[in-house]
Order: sequence, then structure tokens, then C-alpha cells
Amino acid sequence: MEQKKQKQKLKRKRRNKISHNTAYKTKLYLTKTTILKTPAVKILKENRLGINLAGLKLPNPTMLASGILGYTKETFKNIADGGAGAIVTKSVGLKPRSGYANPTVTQTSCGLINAMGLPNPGIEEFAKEISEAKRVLNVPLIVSVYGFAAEEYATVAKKAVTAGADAVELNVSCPHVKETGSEIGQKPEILKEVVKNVKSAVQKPVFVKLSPNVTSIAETAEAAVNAGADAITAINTVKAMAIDTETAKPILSNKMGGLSGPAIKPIALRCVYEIYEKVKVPIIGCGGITNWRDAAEFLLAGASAVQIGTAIATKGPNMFKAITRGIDAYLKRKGFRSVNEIVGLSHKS
Ligand code: RRO
Repeated sequence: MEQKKQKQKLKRKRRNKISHNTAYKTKLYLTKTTILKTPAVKILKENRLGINLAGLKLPNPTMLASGILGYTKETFKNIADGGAGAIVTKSVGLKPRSGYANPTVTQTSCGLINAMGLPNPGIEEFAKEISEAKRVLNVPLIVSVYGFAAEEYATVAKKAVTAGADAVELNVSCPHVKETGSEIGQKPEILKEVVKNVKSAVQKPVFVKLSPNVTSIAETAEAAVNAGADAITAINTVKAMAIDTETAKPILSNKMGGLSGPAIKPIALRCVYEIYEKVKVPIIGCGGITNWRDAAEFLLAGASAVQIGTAIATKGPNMFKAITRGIDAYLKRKGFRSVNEIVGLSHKS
């Protein structure tokens, strides 16, 4: 009898030991997976800012707007190190152009007016810069393209893509160069021809940058999208001028130029809001963004990403990090898991 009791006691002890071991192992296993998985999940969960923009992967929704800073790979690298999620180059055409005579830029109380006149080295020369920039950049490089005819846009776009551009942005909106820019973007039939030509020439995403200097920017956007545009950038500068009261003459050598900076932010925001109601492709907001709250307004209006130009030229590339951090803190404070959740949110209220 005593022996039987002893045996049962031993059996219980062994069972307990096993269950303890199993529990221990499970705990260990859980601990291990927690240790292994928690940081990854956390990073995944906390990556609120990464976006897919018409097939391009951006670490955050901020981009360098076209026309800001130089063309060299060093400048591009500086911008990427400053925290930009993507880079758009200055507009490049088929042939080199020296642009307008000075003065080409003037400061106003609420922004800058420029009339550079499309200075650029031409696509042949610039192609080398694109290939070299691609070697040092870890964010998408979008080449801004202009032309004086649909075929010219297509030729330049093809050369840019062959050199390594991740996408092209068609400049159909420069407000002050004859026979290109807004002279194309203001005529829906010509605009469509340009977009169709480029679409059939390249296999990469085609963005179309629009001018606010039209009767209905939403209808212009719709024309571009019907022709195949993968995304719309809104807006380019607003046609403007400044006069020197002492000389009684226009300040810019071209007389007219394009206004950028804080003054145009409410106009750009209205444009994005209207375009969002008309088309389904992603919109890239651009115009006077100087802080995270401006950027958040554009996202709420319907932009999937934002381009920053004048603020980078005046305050430097670290603006990207400051704006990105601000958006992230805003998303966290409001309980959003991804920046995508706030795109167009203002339309739902
Ligand atoms: O180069 C310019 O003068 C210029 C261009 Br391409 C443009 O698209 N927008 C602008 O304000 N200036």
C-alpha cells in the first residue's frame, strides 16, 4: 500500500514537472517570439509615413518640388539626407537653354516671384547626372520634363527614363515661357496629346503638373487622367509681377513671373480639394507648404504626398525632417496608423 502511494506521488511529481517544463518552455517560447517579433511588429506598426505613390515607394510623403536647387548629384544627395521622400528635378528639355537675363527672382512680403526661363543643360547632358544621382540616392528620382511639342516631351521623357528616372513629371504649367508650360496645360486637347505620347514612350509612372491659371483645374486634371496620367501634381506657380517704384519698371527682366510660397497655399489647397472630387489617381499637393500643419492640410484635402519648394530654398533641406516629424506626431496624437488614412478626410465631414 505504502509502495503504491509512493509510486503515485512520483507519477504526480513527474507530471507536475513535465507540465512545469512545458509551461516554462511555452513561456520561453512566448518570450522568444515576443523578443523576436515585438520590435518588428512595432516598427511595422509605427511606420505610419511610408506610401506607395503610383507604384513608387516613398519612405515619407514629402518630396522636393521641381525647380529648387541645382542639378548635381551632390545636391540631390543633400536633399535626400535632409529627409525628402522623393526628389523632382528642375525641368529639362531636348536642347540646352540659358534662361532669362537677371533679375530672375524677386522677394515679396508673402513669397518669391521667379522667371528663370527654363534654364537647363538639355537632356543629353542631364542624362549623365541622372545616372550618377541614381547611384547615390535611396529615394525615387522623378525627372521634370518640358517640350515645345508632344513628340518632344516623349523624346525627353524616354531619354530620362533610359538614364534611370523612376518617373517623369510633365511640366505643362510654367506660367511664363511661350509655346510650352501652361500654354500646353491650358488647352485640354494638346495636353491630352502630350500625355498620350509620353505614356506610349515610357514604362514608368507619368505625373502631370498643372497650372492654377485656368478656369477649372479639376477639368484639366480630368483631361490629363483620361489621357493616361498616373498622378497629378497641383500646383505650379501663379502668374504674378512686381514693380520697382523708383525706376517705375517691372523688376523681373521677363516682367511676368510665377509666385510661390505662403501666399499661394490657400489657392493650391483649393485646387487639390477640387481635383480630389474629380479624379481617382493620386494627387501631389504643392504650393506654399512651410510646416507640418500646411502639409497635413494638403493631405486632408486629398493629396497623397506633398512637394516642398520655396521653404527648402529659404530654410534648407532639414525642413523635410521637421515636416515629416510633425506629420508623424499628428497621426500618433489622432490615433491614425497610416498617413493614407487621412488622405481626403476633409471631404468626409
Ligand atoms: O524656369 C522657370 O522659370 C519656371 C518653371 Br520651368 C516653372 O515651371 N515654374 C516657374 O515658376 N518657373
